[in-house]
Amino acid sequence: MAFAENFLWGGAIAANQAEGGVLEGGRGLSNVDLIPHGEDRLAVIKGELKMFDFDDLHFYPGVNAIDMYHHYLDDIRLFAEMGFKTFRLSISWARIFPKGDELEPNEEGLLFYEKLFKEMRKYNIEPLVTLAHFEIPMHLVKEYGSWRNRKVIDFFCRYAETVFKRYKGLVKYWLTVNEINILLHGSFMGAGLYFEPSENKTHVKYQAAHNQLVASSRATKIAHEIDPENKIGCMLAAGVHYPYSCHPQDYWATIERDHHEYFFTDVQARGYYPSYALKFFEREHIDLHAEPSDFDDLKHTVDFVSFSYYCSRTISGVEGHGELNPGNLLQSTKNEYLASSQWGWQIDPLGLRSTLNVMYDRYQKPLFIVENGLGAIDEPDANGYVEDDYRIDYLRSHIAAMKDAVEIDGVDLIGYTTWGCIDLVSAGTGQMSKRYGFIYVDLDDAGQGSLKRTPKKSFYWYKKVIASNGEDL
Ligand code: BGP
Repeated sequence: MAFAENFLWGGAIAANQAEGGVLEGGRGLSNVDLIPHGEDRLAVIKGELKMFDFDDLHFYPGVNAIDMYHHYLDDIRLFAEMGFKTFRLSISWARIFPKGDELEPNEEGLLFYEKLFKEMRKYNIEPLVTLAHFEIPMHLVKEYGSWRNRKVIDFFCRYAETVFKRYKGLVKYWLTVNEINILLHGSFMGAGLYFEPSENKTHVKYQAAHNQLVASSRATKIAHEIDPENKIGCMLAAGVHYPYSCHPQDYWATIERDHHEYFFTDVQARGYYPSYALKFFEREHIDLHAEPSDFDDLKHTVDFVSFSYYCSRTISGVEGHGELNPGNLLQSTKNEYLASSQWGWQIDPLGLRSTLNVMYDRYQKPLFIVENGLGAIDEPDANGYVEDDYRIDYLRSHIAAMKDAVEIDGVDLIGYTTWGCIDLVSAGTGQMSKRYGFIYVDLDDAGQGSLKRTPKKSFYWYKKVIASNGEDL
């Protein structure tokens, strides 16, 4: 058998894409509540366009997502029916500290997650909890400039300490910051950063990155002090980089790109800034606002390394090599050997095996795939049932590749959670029509629908995969 007896099979969601209840239970507003759909979305995600007036906030359709806030009992029951060993979700920071800088947490918010975790435990589902999945309280964005400000390190640590203490014994697996490298590509979504035209974006991004890295390592230290049983992971938007050709400059460009993306996990897993990053800071005149103690904090490394994998990326360092692949937030040229999803994400199961090998070679720490899946347009029949063989094919080939990485290559993989195990709002489009789930949710792009949940064909397939511990694909 390839996978260990206690392998953590399951699915993943994020509060801002599933939970809803944005104005309930004393929750404050988050950066992601304000990102529009449609044409301007990408510019806002990147932090290049500020579409909101802080004093005149308005929401876009779908802000209440699939309303898991009120449906969690039913949803967890369905996950249990599939046999989930784990369920990855995020805590909405603004539900615990509505403004972010208060001294006392919001009890109603704490209670909501307590009930949710207890419900999961009822079915022996291990919670895997992300502290910041594209969310920061809006007040911290407005008043402090978000993660560019060192004070946010303390606010984050207060929040982390509060939930570590409150959920001690209920939650053991934690992720500090979701897809931490998205800060470089989608700065407003990843870190609540938007830029004034006069600002040097690179300087702001790396200051925010430093602050996130320090906050993440301090949170790791706090979690271990509160409960030595706690396991803390970092989380990267991953995907192996291929050189567009064997031209040395194409290969060199992939190495540079590796440095760009792995920078974060290099620090979180090794405990110090890599030499290539220090040289980069020098060249770019990045003078980090840091305290000497920050570098001691960074030594508190993570227990495991987690990542999302949707596709590989092809990198070109020679002008004229490769046509840009549209639709990806993380830049890539088209790879002529690969088919694409309806959103142009290139499908590459062997790339997952390569990614697992690259990351295990690099860190020698247990790995956890916490996102993987196919975003597709589903066509339900009159009963809401979807025959999603395309999704089953995608997942089957990726699980087979991950099995090879474990069985043949010896990678230490502790779990696998598919993305959007229940249909939810897409991060990239802000809409429902890009679906990943095993469970169909009746809700459209305009935020209309009954919210009824219906298992898809893939629901029964994944149930069988889990029951056979990955043997029956
Ligand atoms: C990752 C995010 C998720 C999720 C996923 C799929 O970047 O961590 O939040 O949304 O990508 O992306 P999309 O929703 O754009 O298809």
